[in-house]
Amino acid sequence: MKNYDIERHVTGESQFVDDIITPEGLLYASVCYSGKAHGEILRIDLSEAEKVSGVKVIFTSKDIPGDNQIGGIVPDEELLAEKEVEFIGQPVAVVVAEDQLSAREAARKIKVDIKDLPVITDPREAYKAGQLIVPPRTFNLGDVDNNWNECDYIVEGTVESGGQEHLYLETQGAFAYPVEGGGIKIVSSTQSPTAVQRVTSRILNLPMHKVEVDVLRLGGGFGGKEDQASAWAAMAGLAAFKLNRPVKLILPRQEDMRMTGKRHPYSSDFKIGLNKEGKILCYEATFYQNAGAAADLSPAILERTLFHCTNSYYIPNVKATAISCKTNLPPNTAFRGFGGPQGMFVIESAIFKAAEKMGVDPTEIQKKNLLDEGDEFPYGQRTENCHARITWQKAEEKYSIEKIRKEIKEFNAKNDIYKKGIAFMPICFGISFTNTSMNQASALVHVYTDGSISVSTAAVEMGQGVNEKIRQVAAKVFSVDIERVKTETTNTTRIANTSPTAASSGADLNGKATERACQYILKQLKEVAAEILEASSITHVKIIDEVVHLDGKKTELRWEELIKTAHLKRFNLSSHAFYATPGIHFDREKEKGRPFAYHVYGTAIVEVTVDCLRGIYKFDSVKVVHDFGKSLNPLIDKGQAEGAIVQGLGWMTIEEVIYDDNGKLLTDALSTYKVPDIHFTPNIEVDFLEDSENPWGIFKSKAIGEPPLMYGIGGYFAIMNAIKAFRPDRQFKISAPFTPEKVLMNLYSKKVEEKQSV
Ligand code: MTE
Ligand code: LUZ
Ligand code: MOS
Repeated sequence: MKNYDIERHVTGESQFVDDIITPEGLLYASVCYSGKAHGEILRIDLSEAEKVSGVKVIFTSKDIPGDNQIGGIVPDEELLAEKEVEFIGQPVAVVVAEDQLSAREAARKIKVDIKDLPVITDPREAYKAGQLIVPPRTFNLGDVDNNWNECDYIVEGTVESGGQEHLYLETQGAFAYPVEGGGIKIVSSTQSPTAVQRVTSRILNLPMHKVEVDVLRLGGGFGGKEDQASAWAAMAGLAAFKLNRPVKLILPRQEDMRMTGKRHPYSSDFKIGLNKEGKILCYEATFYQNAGAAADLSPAILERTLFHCTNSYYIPNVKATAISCKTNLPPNTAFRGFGGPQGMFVIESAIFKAAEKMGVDPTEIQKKNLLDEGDEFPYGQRTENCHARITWQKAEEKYSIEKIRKEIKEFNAKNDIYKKGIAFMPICFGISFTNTSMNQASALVHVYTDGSISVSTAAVEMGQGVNEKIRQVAAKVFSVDIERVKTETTNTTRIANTSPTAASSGADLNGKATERACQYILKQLKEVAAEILEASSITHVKIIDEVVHLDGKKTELRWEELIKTAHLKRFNLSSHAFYATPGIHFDREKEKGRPFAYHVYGTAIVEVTVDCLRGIYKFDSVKVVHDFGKSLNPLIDKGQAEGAIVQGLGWMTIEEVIYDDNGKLLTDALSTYKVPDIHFTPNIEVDFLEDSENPWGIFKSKAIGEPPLMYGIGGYFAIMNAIKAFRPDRQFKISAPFTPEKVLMNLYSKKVEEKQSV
């Protein structure tokens, strides 16, 4: 099974928003944004900008016919700033011109006079100043406060983790054009066509049925287009609506980097308590999330941090508090893992520091505390078909861990400057949107009279191969050649009220809806076949490889003939079906429930070589045993695992988002923001856990999009272990990303890390 988009990408045939053949009279839009991180808008001077030739109109907040509000969870974000700006990069005006260069030139010539207000970029400072996005939340299990005295070892510390730029290859953008009757059609690079539709209808004060959104594919999203594609679409929509002309708005890379939010940086405190045997008895954590200037998806991301704060470990007494802090940075947003990685990094850090204190290898503590069947998570759900231990064991066996350890020991004994480090990283990731209501999807399937099949769903293709998986589902239910099946664009007129393609559940939710729609048509077809073959009931009839079988025997009746006859006999060859994940619920008062349909497990072994003279490093390998369930498409799934691992390693090591104290992004180009490339990429081996069938997934598979990203966390601790081999006398502060500069400073700076308290 290949991913049919691959050939089109390689030949350049694949279309993205900027490739669409545009109609005559196209105008181009460009955005003018705030150069200050916090202030009062005194005046917007358009005079110089309006003189640029080719400029048609410049829109500001007062030109918005509807509600100037784009907030998804909390209504706290204006499309165009009215009185106050709260981050550098906040849109203030939209220039529309006959050509792109004029639009961009004019946008730069707009003068926005801003009276400075205090700028806060640090989440703990924001917390102290009382700037919260939503009230803090706490998850509790057992009784932490009364069990510290049971612990033989108690370790406290702080952990920092940084932001991450999505760096989708296709930047944010949209193309909008007016349609008859005062409506708007928008082609958008979004993971959430319905979000774009909702926001645009609100901005334009139009009913949702007058805003049609169409998505062919994305040049990557990674969460960055779950919520943050809407603004640009609404701006293009606004211009198209007001001017009655087609309008295209594509962000140049640097503007995209400056204006859009990233993965949330977190600053966290932990306290962990263990007994002599290394069993974790108590864990307390407080997470300060740097939300940026508006809520965006921060409350949902904060929630997932709490859900994953104990990763794949069972800890009987847990108290975890998460605080979403409002700062003067671009609103941070969804990024593969959605707060989960930030939570998991802290427990892994706590274990690492506890191991240091106890003088044992962290893997001993990790292994001892892995989840078992029936164990309770801090949110009340219990494990079912728990694969935490088995993936760990298989990883140890398959990759001959004792041999690796021996080789590393020998290498480190022989080499003074180069040191190797290794770390295990187990993962446990919950599958379902934590907001239960979002776990729904629908599909619309047509079988045409020539036997070809068209499938529409809410799934958005962004490189993760969901379209191919949907095709597989339809081909499998009908038992026809996959070439007969085409997935259509994701369009709000065909599939309404969609959840974003996110939370790794695109294939599950839309696949299940597709399965149901196909099953309805299949039943129609079987009735037709039973009629033709004079069978007493449809139970005698089966389609196998495009041939109708009667009581297990081949007949002359083939797919195309069957479809033609079904049409002539006036059977329905179209179906719309709906799927909502059963059995999930969550009570936000009690903070308990069963939020996830199931969990994804796996274990990675990460190896690195650090040059302890220069601070640079190279990851040698990442060896994984991963629970894919019964993989629907091993090639796609393996690709997803590999991509996510590299992205996770990047987050932990070389990708560094830096804002200065004035809230200005310093890493706003690829010359200053380094991402993994092919030379960075280690040898990755991904082993599929055998005999795993997932009753909750599509055709017994498991979701794959996000979970493997968290294997990258192992990269951080592999480096830690390598530099500890070089400087066994030192303790190192935990602060990701572990850039080569930071490694070097850690190795040679005079300032020794404050001793961990006991
Ligand atoms: N893979 C590619 N190539 N491009 C992407 O943008 N996004 C990731 C993951 N894999 C992404 C990707 C994220 S954040 C999610 S949530 C899932 O894909 C979404 O798709 P799925 O639900 O179909 O797995
Ligand atoms: N988006 C969302 C997500 O709205 N809810 C989630 O739980 C989620 N999880 C992962 C990624 N995106
Ligand atoms: Mo992915 S962060 O759920 O878009």
